[in-house]
Amino acid sequence: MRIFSGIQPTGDKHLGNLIGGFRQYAATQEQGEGFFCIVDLHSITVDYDPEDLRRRTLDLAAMLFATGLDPDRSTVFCQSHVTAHAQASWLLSGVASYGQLGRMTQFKDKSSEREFVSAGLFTYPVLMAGDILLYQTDIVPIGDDQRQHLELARDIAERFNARFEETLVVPRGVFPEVGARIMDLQEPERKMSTTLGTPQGTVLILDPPDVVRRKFKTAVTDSGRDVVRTPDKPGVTNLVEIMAVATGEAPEAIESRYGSDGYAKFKEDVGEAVVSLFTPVQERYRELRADEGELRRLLALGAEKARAISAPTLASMYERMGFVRL
Ligand code: AQP
Repeated sequence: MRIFSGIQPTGDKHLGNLIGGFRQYAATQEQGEGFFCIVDLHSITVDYDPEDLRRRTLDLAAMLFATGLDPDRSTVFCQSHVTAHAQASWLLSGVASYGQLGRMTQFKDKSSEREFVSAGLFTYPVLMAGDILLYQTDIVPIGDDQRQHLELARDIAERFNARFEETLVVPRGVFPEVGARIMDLQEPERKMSTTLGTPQGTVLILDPPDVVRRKFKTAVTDSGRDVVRTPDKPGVTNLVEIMAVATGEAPEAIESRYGSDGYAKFKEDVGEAVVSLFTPVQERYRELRADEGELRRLLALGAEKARAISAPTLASMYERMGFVRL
């Protein structure tokens, strides 16, 4: 089975990324042949600093290995090192629908209240579709926020296959059973995000333990004293899910343990559980990040493998779309 997922290097990585991204990558790599891509081409679609992109690309490589990806087993690489991604994106833009791209909620969210909106921000889901389809991917481990983009990738694959010839595998999304959409701790109606969330409500994987504890202590809860997941308690629901992921307990067990004891102790315990989840990751991250030469070596190996695996699909796409091949 082929597994593919991408993660962008810019922006601090947070608890939502750990649950919807990193942890799922490490778990799914056990099921087949995994390709995990640092989507650096995606990062240029919003305002960014070139030096920051370079540094954060290596930071993210270290984080991918620190959270459990095994370079002997999985292929970890940068999108810009495999030119097939940019090429596939252009080819697929011929079968992607302009109307469907305009309905992407992430585009609407990220383009609103911005003075400059890049064309890339609009077309980036086509790049993402190419990322996935180039590897004849069966499953894509992602968070709930990427559901709409994955649907678009599936539609593009189906349209390509119907318009030309059966060429591309139509992939399936895999979402965490609990915590598929981690919400901002201060504004639990919106997802935890470095660009769209609040700084105090976004728990960063590299936050020092005391900062993590403080963010949970000040998390917004709801009226009442019951630790229970209900639609009118988005703050408490989010915290129960976070604790369930951090401790491996069932959410129901957490609810019955805290009952109607109120939120102060509960919030403190969730913070402590997240500190325990982050501590070993932070330690491994620091060790790995210190050896930049090794990170570059692993990325070069990953790129080589990704080029070899994606090349035949790209060649078939050109061929079936009617390009003269020499
Ligand atoms: N809040 C979240 N809950 C669960 N999963 C999440 N993911 C992101 N936010 C949450 C998942 O993390 C993976 C990598 O995402 P990304 O960093 O490449 O981009 P993103 O989804 O756009 O994350 P952000 O933080 O929301 O980025 P910005 O700040 O640019 O808006 C994906 O699998 C995603 O589903």
